[in-house]
Amino acid sequence: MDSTLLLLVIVAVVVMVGLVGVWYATSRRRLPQAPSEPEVEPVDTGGGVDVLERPVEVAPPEVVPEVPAPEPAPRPTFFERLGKARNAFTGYLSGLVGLSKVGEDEWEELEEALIRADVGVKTSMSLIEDVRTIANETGAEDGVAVLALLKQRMHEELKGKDRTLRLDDDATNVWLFVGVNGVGKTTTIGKIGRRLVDEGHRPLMAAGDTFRAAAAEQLTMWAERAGTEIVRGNEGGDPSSVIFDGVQAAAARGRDVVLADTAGRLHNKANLMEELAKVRRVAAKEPGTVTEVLLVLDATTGQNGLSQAKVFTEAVEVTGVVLTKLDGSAKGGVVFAIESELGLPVKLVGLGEGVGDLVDFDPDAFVDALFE
Ligand SMILES: Nc1nc2c(ncn2[C@@H]2O[C@H](COP(=O)(O)OP(=O)(O)O)[C@@H](O)[C@H]2O)c(=O)[nH]1
Ligand SMILES: [Mg+2]
Repeated sequence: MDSTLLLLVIVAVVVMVGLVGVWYATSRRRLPQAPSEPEVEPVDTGGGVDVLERPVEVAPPEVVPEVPAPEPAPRPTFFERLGKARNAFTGYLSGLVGLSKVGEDEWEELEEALIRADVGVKTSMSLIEDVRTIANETGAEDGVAVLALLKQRMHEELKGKDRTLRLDDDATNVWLFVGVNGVGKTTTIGKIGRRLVDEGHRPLMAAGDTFRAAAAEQLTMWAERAGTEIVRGNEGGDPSSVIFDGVQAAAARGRDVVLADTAGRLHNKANLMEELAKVRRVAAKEPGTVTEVLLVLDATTGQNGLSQAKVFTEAVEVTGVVLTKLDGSAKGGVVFAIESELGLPVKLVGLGEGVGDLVDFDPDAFVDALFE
């Protein structure tokens, strides 16, 4: 009995050892195959850059009156979207309306109101000084007359700037978008891409922010909404080479403008300047013509954004400003500080997160919206 049991135990042990041995041998054999091909989608073109084909033009429906052609994205007005800036600005000004004579204290408070609205100290002082001079000369004394003079002076301050976006005929235009992280560069490229398509242009996007894979993903989503092509590189790749490949692809495919995204996060100022200068140089290589370098600024950061802006203007020759998030900002006055202190025209304004929420900066509509 005992010996039978012993025999059974021995047999069981032998069988188990055998099974373990077989399992070990087969798993060893599989090991060398483990580091097979990486599960990364292959990218084409010499520079390791992936060109995604997107339909650029949607053919209009053929004489089917019931189905209207796709409308261009609707645009908001300054008045609709500047509620916050207007409240901040007119909060104090409305107190002036009932005054029969604007005295020393009121002039000072008026200046402070402009500074609070982020017009900037220097610009606020010079605006108020001018308005006081005109008020003295014309004998304007009461609150309503002084406010009318201030409004007129603010209109004048923004007049006469060239705010056109340059697009040369028969050229592969490159528009570079620069600015710190989170200001709205990628979103702006998406919106302007759609607008250019609406206007009959053939833009192509270049995902030059290669720091994060998510940045290229985000731009790809915007390219789909805008109906444009996009050229993107590998994460951590050289931004200049992505933009270079974008220009080559645009020229080869008859696109008239490359909308080039860039990274806003760089380790230090020297690094940023070097990187941007290189991007600018490479973008201008045959057949590319850099026709706009747009500095994107976030209106909610007000004066703080200005010091950042100066770093960018030192690194590249900026041709204009895109002021984003004016819809959510009480600091609309920063437009004046940008134009007078940076000496740059505000060309485009972001009035929301939707694809249609980017408009040309209309200085008259802007000033009117602040006062209404
Ligand atoms: N309200 C509002 N939000 C905006 C506007 N422009 C951009 N944003 C938002 O700002 C955030 C950062 O934008 P993004 O384009 O990623 O900034 P980037 O890092 O400079 O590329 C996103 O959540 C955008 O939706 C604008 O004009 N108005
Ligand atoms: Mg971005």
